Amino acid sequence: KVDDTTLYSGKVDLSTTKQANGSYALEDKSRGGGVVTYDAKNKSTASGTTPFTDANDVWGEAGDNARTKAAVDAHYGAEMTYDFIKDVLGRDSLDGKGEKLVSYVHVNEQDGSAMVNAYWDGEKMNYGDGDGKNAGPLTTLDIAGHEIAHGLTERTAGLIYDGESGGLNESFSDIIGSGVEWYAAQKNKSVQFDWKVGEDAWTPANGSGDALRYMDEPTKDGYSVDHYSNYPKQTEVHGSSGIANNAFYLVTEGGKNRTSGLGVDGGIGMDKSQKIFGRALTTYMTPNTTFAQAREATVKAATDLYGAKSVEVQKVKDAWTAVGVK
Ligand code: ASN
Ligand code: ZN
Repeated sequence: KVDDTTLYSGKVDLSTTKQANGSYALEDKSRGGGVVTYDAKNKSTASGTTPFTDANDVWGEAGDNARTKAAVDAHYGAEMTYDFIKDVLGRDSLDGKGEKLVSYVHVNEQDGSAMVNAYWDGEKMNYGDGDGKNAGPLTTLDIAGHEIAHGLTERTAGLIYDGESGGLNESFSDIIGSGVEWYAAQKNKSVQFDWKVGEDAWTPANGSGDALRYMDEPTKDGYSVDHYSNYPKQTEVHGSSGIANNAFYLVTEGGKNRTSGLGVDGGIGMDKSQKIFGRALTTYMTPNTTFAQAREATVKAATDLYGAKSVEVQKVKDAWTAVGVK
């Protein structure tokens, strides 16, 4: 039943488990090896398996424990990411064998302050509550998708988190995060897809619609680059991600890269672009893949899926050329 209230995605239908004492826990046994969400209890190292519970399985109601709110969004984000990976990328979770998705919310910094971040730690997701000023709880669909995608990358291409492979690692997390937001938006009218990353959680009070990153216009954050010619001046992974982020945007939507003025005349749409980039990540990319090799990997993936002479292959090439990757 669509009766669970999230912070960022309106009403949703969470899968939960009835416990021996009659209350319900955020443990979804219907997807692969499971999707579970736990409380890190404001520690910097998440551990323990005390589940969030709800007496009547209607989550996020007025009067419910306020600590469950961020947990509802993290649980929904992990469920939608599982479904996206399965339905769009054709893969059963991170390892392809139903790997359990474990999330912790209320993860704090080591000094005890609220964390304005979220991260994949090699085996699970960790979400901070935000400081309430720069960010709310970092549990939006695109952030959940981004962090879980770090797990997918680790289990597949294994892109090293530094240099060009690091920029690609970050970009593929933004790409899959955007895919999860897009996927959920087809099922849930309260979810709006856009090309911003983290907008729902970012500076909640200022109303400006700003975001952590902008895939359609990477330089809008004042930090990222959108063209390979500018890679040498921005090698940090969250800044160089703009190169492949913009290539992905261009192949999906069409349009022009702002630095080169080159672009793609009409995009191929999100379903195809996600399948191409997802297949490149999981079958062709390796720990040291460069931007040029990522181009080749996506061309190969598009060739497998749509044929060597397909318009999809041509547009993938055009998009990389537009961002300066030959
Ligand atoms: N939120 C950051 C990210 O996923 C944290 C990190 O792992 N570098 O990119
Ligand atoms: Zn990341």
